[in-house]
Amino acid sequence: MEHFQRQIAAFDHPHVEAIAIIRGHTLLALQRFLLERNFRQLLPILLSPITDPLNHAVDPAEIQYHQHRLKLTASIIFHKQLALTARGHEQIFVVAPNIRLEKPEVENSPRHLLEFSQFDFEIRGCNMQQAMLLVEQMVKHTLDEVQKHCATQLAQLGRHLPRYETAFPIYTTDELRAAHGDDFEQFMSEKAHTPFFITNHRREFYDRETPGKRGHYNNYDLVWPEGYGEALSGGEREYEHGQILLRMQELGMDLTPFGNYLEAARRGLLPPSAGGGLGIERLLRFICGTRHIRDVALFDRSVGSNFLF
Ligand code: ASN
Repeated sequence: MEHFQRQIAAFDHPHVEAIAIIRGHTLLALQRFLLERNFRQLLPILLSPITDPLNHAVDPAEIQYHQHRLKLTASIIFHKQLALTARGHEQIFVVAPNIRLEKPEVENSPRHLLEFSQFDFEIRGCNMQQAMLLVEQMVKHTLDEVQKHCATQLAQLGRHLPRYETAFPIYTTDELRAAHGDDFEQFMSEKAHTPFFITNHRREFYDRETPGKRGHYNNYDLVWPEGYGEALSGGEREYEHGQILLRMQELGMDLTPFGNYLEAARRGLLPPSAGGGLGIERLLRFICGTRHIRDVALFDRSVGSNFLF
């Protein structure tokens, strides 16, 4: 009953409406930015034999449907790669729900959700630098649009949204780890006054290893300043069958569910591409200046959620 009362009170909070208005303008700005650049918009899918293996351990989210073992989408990465092979789909984006059943270790994290939405894009024949430039322009555009259309709501939330005139700085994981230790991302995020990129992360097999430079990767994260942490991750993709196999084997992955994906790669169907995905609730948390990510959504899906509704 106490949870019930708290939910009713939360729905009635004056900030709820301000955040909803900001949410609408944020999504409009992101989508318009890419539609005006000739991107095609996909609708999400939630069931597939494969999904993103992720770089961290989560509980499995799978269901049995007749003879099919299906995973719930953790990220739409593989369907982005495959969608690029469709006619007229050289540049795509999707607002996609992602299910990640996080371990209790992050129960108190103010920036993890069990289900969240990702603004995911992918571009055929694109390299990492071009993708990062697009991300920077898209983020600046979105913040400007929100500032323009939601000044009243931002003021109501007590949020002064900064305007970034200069280029977002680019660091590598190596230099930051050497200077600040393993927790470099949070350390830098707290110190920073503008969003910044960090390149070269050792993570999932699909992010492209730098050709000729084993153990280096053509991938990147965007990190919010003011301690808000990771905003987006992206990279160039592996697309060659042999290299994909090598990377999967290195990570000790079970290749069985990936049969059709590997067959697509073996036939040379996967194009070289780059892309990334922006966490929408994390973006809203940053824009609205809220303490906890659950505060930007109506229905609580934080790791410690009691799933009232
Ligand atoms: N969406 C990310 C990407 O495009 C992948 C992820 O969410 N893990 O690289």
